[in-house]
Amino acid sequence: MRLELVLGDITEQHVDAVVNAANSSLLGGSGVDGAIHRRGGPEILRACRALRAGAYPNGLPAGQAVATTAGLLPAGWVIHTVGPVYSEREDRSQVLRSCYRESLRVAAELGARSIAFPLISAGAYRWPVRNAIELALAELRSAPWPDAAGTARLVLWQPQTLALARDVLAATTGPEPGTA
Ligand code: AR6
Repeated sequence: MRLELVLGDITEQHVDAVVNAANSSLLGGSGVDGAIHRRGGPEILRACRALRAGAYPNGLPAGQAVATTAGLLPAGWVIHTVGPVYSEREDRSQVLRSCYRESLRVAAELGARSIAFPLISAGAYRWPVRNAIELALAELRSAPWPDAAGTARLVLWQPQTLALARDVLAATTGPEPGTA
C-alpha cells in the first residue's frame, strides 16, 4: 500500500473514502466533522441519524468506525470514526490506533482502494500532534490492506503539521519517496 502525506482539506480529497474525526453522537461537530457535514450536505446527517436509529442507538464507541454516503463530497464514502480525548492520566493510544485500523477494515469491506485520513484526535480532542502522527503512521504502515496498489493518504491541515509528519516518516523509514 502506498502512503501519502499531503497538505489540504479532507473534504476536497478525490479518493474512494474519506475518514471523519467524529464524536460518538455521529450528529456533527466542529473541525473535520463540521467541514464534512457542511460540504457534504444533509445526506450524510440523514445517514448518520439512520445509524443512530438502527445499529448504534447509544452512538459509536471510540475506536470504532462506520461508513455512510459521502453526499456531495468528491469521495465515494465517509468513514466515521471516534478518536479518544487525550488524557495525561490514562494511555488511550490503543484506542487511537484502533481508529485507523478499523477505518481501514471498513474501507476494505467496501472495496475502497484509496482512503484519506485527517489527524484524528489532534484538534478538539487535544492529542499531542507529534504523537498523533507517530501513531497514525505506525498503523497505516503496518495495517493489512488487501490491495497492494491501494493508497492511504494522511491529510494535514497546517504546513507545520505536514513538515512534522515528513520528519516523523523520514526518521522511521529514510526519505519519503514521491511525496506531493
Ligand atoms: N481537513 C483536514 N484536517 C482538518 C480540517 C479539514 N477541513 N479541519 C481541521 N483539521 P478535529 P478531533 C485538522 O478537531 O481532535 C469535532 O467537534 C485539525 O487541525 O477535527 O478528533 C467532532 O465532532 C486537527 O489536526 O478532530 C468531535 O467532537 C485534526 O484535523 C471532535 O471535534 C483533527 O481535529 C473530534 O476532535
